[in-house]
Amino acid sequence: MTLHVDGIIRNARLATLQTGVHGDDYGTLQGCLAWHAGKIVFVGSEADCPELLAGQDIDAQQQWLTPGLIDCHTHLVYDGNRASEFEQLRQGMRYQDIAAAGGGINSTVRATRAASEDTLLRSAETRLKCLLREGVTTVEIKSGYGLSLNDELKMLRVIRALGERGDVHVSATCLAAHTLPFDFSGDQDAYIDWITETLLPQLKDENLAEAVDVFCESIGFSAAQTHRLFAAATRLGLRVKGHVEQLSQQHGADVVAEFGGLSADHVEYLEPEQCLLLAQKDVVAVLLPGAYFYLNETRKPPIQAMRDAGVSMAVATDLNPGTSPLNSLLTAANFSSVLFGLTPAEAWAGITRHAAQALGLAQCKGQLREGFDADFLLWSCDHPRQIIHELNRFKPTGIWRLGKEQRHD
Ligand code: DI6
Ligand code: FE
Repeated sequence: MTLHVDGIIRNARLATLQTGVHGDDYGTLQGCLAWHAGKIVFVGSEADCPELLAGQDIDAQQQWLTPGLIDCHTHLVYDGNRASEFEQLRQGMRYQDIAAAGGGINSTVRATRAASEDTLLRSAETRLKCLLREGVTTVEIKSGYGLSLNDELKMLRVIRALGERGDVHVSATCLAAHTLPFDFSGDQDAYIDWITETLLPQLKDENLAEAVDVFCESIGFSAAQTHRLFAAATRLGLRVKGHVEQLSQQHGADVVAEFGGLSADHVEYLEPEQCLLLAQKDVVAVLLPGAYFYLNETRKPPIQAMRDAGVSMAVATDLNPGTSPLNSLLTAANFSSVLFGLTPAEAWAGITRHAAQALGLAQCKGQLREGFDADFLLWSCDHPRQIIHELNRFKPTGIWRLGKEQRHD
């Protein structure tokens, strides 16, 4: 019986990023991939492929086929820029001191509050297109530069509009607990109360976010405040994740694990016993080497301890105006290897399979697998490891999202 499908790509080398079913760390196989109605319907050898009648029948000519890339941690909606602080950092000022002097996040809060939804959308689109051209088909975008009801909702509506473009899947996260806003009475506990009692119920009513995030840090919020925030988010049916152990040990990772959170992000100061906690609760560690690089940090995440404990490691840009103005997920993947020591195969898992898990999308994205979303890329290279190795050289020769070919000029 002939199977009618929307498309098939034949004569390809596939890096499926499936685990345990094909010969190597990339889940490599020689063969073809077919898709229909936005889903992958066949992945395997030509010999095993059923007889198909395909709308699109593409000869890959031995190019590599990979899953679409997933950037699972960005702050790409904001206005203004922080290049002046970049100079201060280069002159030896610490990020913490700039923030304490009223700069840092609050500097971007002022600019973002002054910007219209349309201005925010247009500037965000310029940054998003840099990621799409590299083959990003799923992106997580956080609020966190509004820090008032109208401005946080404004940011989250812009994030929703970016998801309505149709060429990328957007996961929206509320990061109102980014810092204490400069105009909020100086009482951090009262601000957390406002988030839990006023903001979260409103954004839940408007279905504006799937997850809640926090900056759990000496210059951010405490583990106890994080616990109160996560308890309220969980009661509302929202998932949780956290910026934790970035600049110091605050035990934020312990709170993420306690609530069965999606991910613990940054984790430079994670301790071995916390690695075991994350592994036990299937919490993904999201590595953000762009911030480590820009802040000239010296403390690296405990990669080997996370390997030993079985923690899934994802890699993301942390694209934000202050600590990581990095508009390239492939550069973040290269940095995760060069600066943190991931193998190219681990970096590939970090921008596909593990990044999907960090967004609660492990059952539908991040692998070339039957039943998964038809998000895939064609690459003209000798091996996917080259794409991690050579900075700013490779772009996909073909990008499909939900089985529809994308053009990002
Ligand atoms: N950690 C970071 O590195 C960013 N946010 C956070 O919680 C910094 C964001 C900024 O400086 O604008
Ligand atoms: Fe971040």
